[in-house]
Amino acid sequence: MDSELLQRGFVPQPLTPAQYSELDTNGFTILEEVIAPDWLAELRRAFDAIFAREGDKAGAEVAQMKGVRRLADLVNKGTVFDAVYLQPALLMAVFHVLQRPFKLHSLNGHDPLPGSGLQALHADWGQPTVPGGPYHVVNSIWMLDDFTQANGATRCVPSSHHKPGKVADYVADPLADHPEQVHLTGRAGSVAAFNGSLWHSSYRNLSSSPRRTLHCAFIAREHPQQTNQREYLRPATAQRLSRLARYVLGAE
Ligand SMILES: O=C(O)CCC(=O)C(=O)O
Repeated sequence: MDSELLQRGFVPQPLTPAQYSELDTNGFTILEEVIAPDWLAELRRAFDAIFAREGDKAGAEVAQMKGVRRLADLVNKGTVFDAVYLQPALLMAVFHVLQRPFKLHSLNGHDPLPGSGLQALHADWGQPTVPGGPYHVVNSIWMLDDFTQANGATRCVPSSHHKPGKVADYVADPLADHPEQVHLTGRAGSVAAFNGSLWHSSYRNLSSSPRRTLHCAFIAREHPQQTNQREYLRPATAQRLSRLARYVLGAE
């Protein structure tokens, strides 16, 4: 583990050997019961309130998507998000994949509306030239609602983080179903952690219910962030951050 994290008070919470092995082999693992019921209710409330407040500007700091309620820069949009990017099991998963110091890449929200949400299969970072790394990004899907195939649970292609080259080298139509794809399903309160080189995408929500998620992504410390925290950090957020949080945000 990054000694600076430990020095700033991070308490390691190791995953099981099976979870580390899933990260290595399949490129993802599901962490269950990460979000306690009260926190989950607050996160859902905050998601909906921010979207209602921001309207057609919601998500604009990073990317908007037709048919999807997107949010961005959640670090600065409520204390309810403070524990998301410090979740100990998730940080263990991130270090396991990256094997070097990292920082938050961005903290965003994503809710495909009924009938919408299908994305092209993509990776958040290109493949390593040598299978096995080094890798550069780890992303996570915070399930604020039950994630089912019917409501558009994220799809991914297991082990695709080992394939050299780009998705387009293998896949003619990235919107089409892939024969090996699986869905990251789980009960609300679970978090799926995955290697950013894994092929994945949001999927069409065929239900009439929301499928709210937070994307909490981390990047190796030497790279620029998707949301530059030094630029975006609001004084109210800066004031309440612990030394550990400032380091994980890359805010100093
Ligand atoms: O929310 C999801 O299912 C994944 C979304 C995603 O991969 C993206 O927005 O790039």
